[in-house]
Amino acid sequence: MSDTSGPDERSRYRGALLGVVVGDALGAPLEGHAGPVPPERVRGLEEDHVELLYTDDTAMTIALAESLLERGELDQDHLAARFVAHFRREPHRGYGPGTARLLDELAAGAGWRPTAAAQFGGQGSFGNGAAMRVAPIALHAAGDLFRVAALARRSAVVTHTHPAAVDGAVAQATAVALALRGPAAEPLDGGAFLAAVASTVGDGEVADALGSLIDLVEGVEPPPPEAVAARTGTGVAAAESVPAALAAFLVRPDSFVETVRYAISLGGDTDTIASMAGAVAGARLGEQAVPARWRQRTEAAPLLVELADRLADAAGARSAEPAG
Ligand code: R7I
Ligand code: MG
Ligand code: MG
Repeated sequence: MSDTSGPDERSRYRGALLGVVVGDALGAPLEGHAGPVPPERVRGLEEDHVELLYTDDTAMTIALAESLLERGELDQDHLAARFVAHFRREPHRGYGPGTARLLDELAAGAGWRPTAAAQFGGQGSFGNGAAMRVAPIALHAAGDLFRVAALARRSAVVTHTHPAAVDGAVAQATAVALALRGPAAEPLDGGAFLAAVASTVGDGEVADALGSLIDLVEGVEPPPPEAVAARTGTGVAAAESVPAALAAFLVRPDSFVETVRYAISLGGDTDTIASMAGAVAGARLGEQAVPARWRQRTEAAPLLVELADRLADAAGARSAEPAG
């Protein structure tokens, strides 16, 4: 008899947050690479022996997970304070310039709401900073996609108010939540997955970019990274890097290693694309899919596992409560 359910829930929770940190840390040395990365450069990163250090993507993910666990819900004021605490302790984790400026202002006493809205001349940041950190929302509310989307939106606007940044966060959170509950032993329908993710975001750049990927991910052969990169772009804009990350997952949905390799090979914002793709792949395939060698070399991997376990315990405890 074959088991069609795939990895258990706790393993998927761990896989999601291990995916965040491993993708971030493995992709970080190539962040900003102009154009697709040759396979030998990606292999070089994998075969090195140095410790892999995480960046702002993981630091902000840790802050969000801690806030959800401490408050038992999404408390935007508390979340802003956790972001500031991490930033003040370690300002050199590679934060985006707008986010660094914003966190400096919050540290000096400004309120997050007007400060985030005033970013970039009053249109708010369209960077991927809200999407890259959002995985814990999916773990917190996985069973309820509507709630995942609503909480992702609220978590985003603490720093990023541009509609594309918010949509990027909603799309990434929804993708992780869908991957957490999908049966990993069954083939993934990439087109249906993209359509489900796109249906949670408003009309706009992110929905358009997701829609533009359908023929690529439904093809018989995986498209070359150049084709995906040309279609989505690979920059720090959420509307580029979130669809790029989902493409990396959907091109190789049954291998965590191949998803992360593919994500890095796209070039551009490699830490963030690999981190977001890794989170989705880890959520689908579980912690067993993350190579021990990568995990052992990655800074703070045990902390991400601990946070995943605590989020799993909290979600399990909530779902066991009597209704009403
Ligand atoms: O979004 P954010 O936190 O950056 C995250 C990225 C990831 O790649 C991390 O790994 C880290 O390296 O940084 O930071 P922001 O500064 O809000 O946005 C990133 C960049 O996008 C900005 O510095 C700008 O270059 C650009 N950008 C904008 N440019 C013009 N107008 C974002 N929003 C705007 C805008 O509205
Ligand atoms: Mg980073
Ligand atoms: Mg980055």
